[in-house]
Amino acid sequence: MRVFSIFPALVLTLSLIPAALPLAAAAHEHNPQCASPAAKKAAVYTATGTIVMAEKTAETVAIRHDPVPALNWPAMTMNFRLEDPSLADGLKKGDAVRFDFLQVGAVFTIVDMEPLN
Ligand SMILES: [Cu+2]
Repeated sequence: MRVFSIFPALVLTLSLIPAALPLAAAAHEHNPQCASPAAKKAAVYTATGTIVMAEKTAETVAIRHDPVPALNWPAMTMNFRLEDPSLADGLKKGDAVRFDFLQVGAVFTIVDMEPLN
């Protein structure tokens, strides 16, 4: 009996999904800055660069990074948030690194970082 009572609601829900998808895609295409929170969380980029400043207690690290084509970024020096301050453990000014960072709005957070040899 339960199955029969929720069935119409399920059918209605499923039938609405295909209609909603093109709208979401169009909105994203029109203005990437207005992407849904889920889409922003999914944006993870990998880059290489050189540590400019890393302090043990800091939650940010300054990196002179190489170009990031996925973001249309030229090489530049900028600050990144550290998801975990321990990501900078053992790293010092002048070290070459490869790092993964995600973008949420205008905040760029490093989620993984390793020295480059
Ligand atoms: Cu930059």
